[in-house]
Amino acid sequence: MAALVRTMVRIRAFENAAEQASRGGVSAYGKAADGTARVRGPLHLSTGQEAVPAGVCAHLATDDYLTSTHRGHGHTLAKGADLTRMMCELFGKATGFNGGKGGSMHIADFSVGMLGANGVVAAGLPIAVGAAHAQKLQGRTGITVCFFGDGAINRGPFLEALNWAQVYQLPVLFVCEDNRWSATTASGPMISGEGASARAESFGIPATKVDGNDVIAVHAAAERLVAEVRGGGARACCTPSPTA
Ligand SMILES: Cc1ncc(C[n+]2csc(CCOP(=O)(O)OP(=O)(O)O)c2C)c(N)n1
Repeated sequence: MAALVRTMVRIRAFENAAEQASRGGVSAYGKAADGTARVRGPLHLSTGQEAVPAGVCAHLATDDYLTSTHRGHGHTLAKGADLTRMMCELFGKATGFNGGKGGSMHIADFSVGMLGANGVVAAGLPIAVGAAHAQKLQGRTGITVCFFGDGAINRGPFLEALNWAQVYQLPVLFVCEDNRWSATTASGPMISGEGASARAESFGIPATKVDGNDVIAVHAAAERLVAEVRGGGARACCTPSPTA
């Protein structure tokens, strides 16, 4: 439990500091008019969603892969990426993960299996499936975890990725962080049917729903799901946050 709380606090502290540093607006050039440093480019925080990456990533090893979203700081830190290099990336510094060229939405740290945040909604899904296919073909022990938002499930790559993962029985865990919003648009009126879990099940992928605000419940569900994925075959997990 202490380790989960530590991860959540670490994520919140990082994002609070990044938000503080971007006060007055993010800057295209990394500096405000008065010359002070600024976060460079867009900054999407995951405040309130820390329980999901903390609970899921607690079960992952370095050789497991992870793909993320435009809201990827929590996933990246929970996977073990270096906090200082992440902050350097936000400030556009050469010492950042991408030499300061990528910024918040393109942070990647291959050394811990973090294959990248992604500014394109649903783009992480096919990348995760490709990574999981490589793991299977090469007979590696690692699995891939794919985080995405509920807004991603109306995009084509979501359907293509789940289909491919099930057809080839790939070691991938799809985790839908359902905060009930697609950024600024309420997701509910835009989603037909029963949502992420039902769509996964329609492909034959077993799906689990767990309260995304309850880190202990997420941790317990993920422990089982990760073990099942290691045993072979895809799984899906939807983490609705009732109070989002
Ligand atoms: C392909 C694509 N279309 C539109 C956008 C603009 N956009 C940015 S965030 C977002 C909503 C994402 O919703 P969700 O995945 O649920 O994540 P949330 O922001 O709610 O955490 C959209 C449509 C985009 N980045 N990529």
